[in-house]
Amino acid sequence: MHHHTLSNRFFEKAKDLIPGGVNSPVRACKSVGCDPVFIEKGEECYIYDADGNSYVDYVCSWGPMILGHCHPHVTGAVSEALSLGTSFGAPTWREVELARKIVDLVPSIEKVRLVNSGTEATMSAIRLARGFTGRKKILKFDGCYHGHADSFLVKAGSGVATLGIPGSPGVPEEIVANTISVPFNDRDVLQAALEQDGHQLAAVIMEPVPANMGVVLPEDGFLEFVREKTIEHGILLIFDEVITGFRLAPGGAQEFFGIMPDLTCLGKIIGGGLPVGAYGGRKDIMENIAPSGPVYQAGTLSGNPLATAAGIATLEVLERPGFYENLRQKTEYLAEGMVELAKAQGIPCVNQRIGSMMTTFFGQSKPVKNFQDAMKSDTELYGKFFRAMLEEGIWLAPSQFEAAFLSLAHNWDAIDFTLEAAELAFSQLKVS
Ligand code: HOZ
Repeated sequence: MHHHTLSNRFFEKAKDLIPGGVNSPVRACKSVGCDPVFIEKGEECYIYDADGNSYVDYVCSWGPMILGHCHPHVTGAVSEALSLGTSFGAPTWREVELARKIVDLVPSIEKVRLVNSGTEATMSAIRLARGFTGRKKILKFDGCYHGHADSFLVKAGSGVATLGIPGSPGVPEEIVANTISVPFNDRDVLQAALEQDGHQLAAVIMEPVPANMGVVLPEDGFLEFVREKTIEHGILLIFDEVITGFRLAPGGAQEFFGIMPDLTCLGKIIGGGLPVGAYGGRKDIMENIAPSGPVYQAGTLSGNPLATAAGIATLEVLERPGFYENLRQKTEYLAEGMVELAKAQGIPCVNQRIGSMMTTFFGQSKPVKNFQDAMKSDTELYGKFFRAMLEEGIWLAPSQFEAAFLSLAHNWDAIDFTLEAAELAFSQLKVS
């Protein structure tokens, strides 16, 4: 039986000082019926909590740690940068190097601006789309999450879905009146929305593979349909690849599916575990950003020396031959193993995966193709599974509506250990 004495003590103190005791709502373990553990350190695919318990980590900091924790190439690059100074608010060569890598790797990006988080990337991309087109409205998809800026908190996924928050107080109605949200994978509803409001839409923003309502795959032809229709209506297509960027392929989902958006938002992996975001795309659009153009966006710490060092080092490793195939094989083995074990115990669930990300939706028997489907999952059962896995030393996302990520550091032993834990966890779900 794991003890969480110190974690519990820290959490009690944290609750006095920090809202909900956490600095991002998704870290609270409310929806899975326990309190968060406090992490002391990470090493390869393992994290260790304050009480000395170890876990195989499938959260990977919600995506960035695609090389695992403390990869020597990354820690070496950050240490080197650290000794030279942590921030100047003036240009540094690494920013150019990271920008060059992004432009080389991501098919549709010709120019890129670095920011500090995915939220900054999406809110800036929307401002740019509005400035460029002279239109106000945007369209998103139910259950997609694009960070916490006002315009996106409409039928949003991730923590908003986990906590069951329908819309957020503090977001003016006038702002969300400009956001239309439609179901993912539904061409008819999208077509009707575009026929009605297409001429007023600055952008359609989407996670090409939604991963914030759990992993949901685009049906054959859906991304192509969105691309075609946005061109037809003069609307910019923004891919939010904060999760899928460098995760599905070096060039993200746009490389994986061969679709060219106008703008792309990035984050997570490009920071290699430090705070970085980016947005980029067609040169003629990006040229509208200040100081080249009039659309204003800025940041004291943008392009920070430590963050760019970590980002560059991370991208260097994932460009190595066989990187993505290795991740895919490990994910396939884990996912198929889990499905088989669940089946053997009669636990109803559906596993959806692509590349090195996956979600097991509990209480489902058919593919989950949109937010409405995802919300029918048995979150109680997921909570039980989460707690049983935690007890066995496996760290999963504390929510049904998130993805599990594998990293380069997840070795076969760790994955087999995970399957043994899952077998035990499933057997407990059966008896309770
Ligand atoms: N996209 C992340 C969860 N799916 C966000 C993490 C956070 O909100 O802290």
